[in-house]
Amino acid sequence: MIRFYQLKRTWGLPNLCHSCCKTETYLRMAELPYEVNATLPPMAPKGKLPYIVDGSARMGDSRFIVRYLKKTYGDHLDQQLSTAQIGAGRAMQRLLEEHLYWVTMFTRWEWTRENWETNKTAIFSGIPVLIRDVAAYHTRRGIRKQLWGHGTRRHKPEEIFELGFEDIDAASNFLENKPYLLGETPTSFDATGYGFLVNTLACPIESPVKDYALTKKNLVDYVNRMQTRYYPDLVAA
Ligand SMILES: N[C@@H](CCC(=O)N[C@@H](CS)C(=O)NCC(=O)O)C(=O)O
Repeated sequence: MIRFYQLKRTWGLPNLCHSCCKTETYLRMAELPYEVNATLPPMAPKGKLPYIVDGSARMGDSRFIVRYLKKTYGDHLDQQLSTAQIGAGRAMQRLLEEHLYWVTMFTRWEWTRENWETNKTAIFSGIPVLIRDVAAYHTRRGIRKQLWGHGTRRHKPEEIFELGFEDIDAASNFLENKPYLLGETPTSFDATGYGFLVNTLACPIESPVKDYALTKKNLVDYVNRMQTRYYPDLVAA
């Protein structure tokens, strides 16, 4: 049985960690049996969640995990895709994972005191009181450094949101009126689509980017479609 490590469930989402949500969604899409363990990033092999343990294999990073799972257990989700479709799916995956992600991280860790309090409570509430604030302070400092290194935090909030709007437009225009990112049937790219979009438009972190995403009916319907199909145990987004 695959042991899957991620942050604890909260906010009525599979996970507030985008990549954890993506990976659990992939496990469900691929119909692989797994058990969930809640943990924190310092326990992970690369210091970031998620990670898995499967027999003697222990690995972090959702991209390598999905690649390993496909290789080890087969890949019935992406078999029919053309190379052009895989290229387009990969480009959308990178946009969501490597750009929109940082916009949402800015809203959670930096932008507005209320958002930070909501984020802090969700992540650190299980930690003993004495070390909770210290852990939150140090983690926040680390994430703010990452946001600076990536470049996002060097912009004004309104500039960051403009870039986020462009990502949302791109995702909405890419999806058009298809049920899934690449057509009529779900593919592994939808694990990313759901994991990152649900964490933008259906989490209790308020921002102009969330508000903008909620005006895109096809994205809202998509997130609900994925959630209904793969998380019948959770309420609708
Ligand atoms: N590329 C990684 C990203 C994972 C990631 O950024 N995880 C975050 C939680 S959403 C984390 O563990 N951050 C802790 C840190 O940066 O210290 C993946 O796809 O798994």
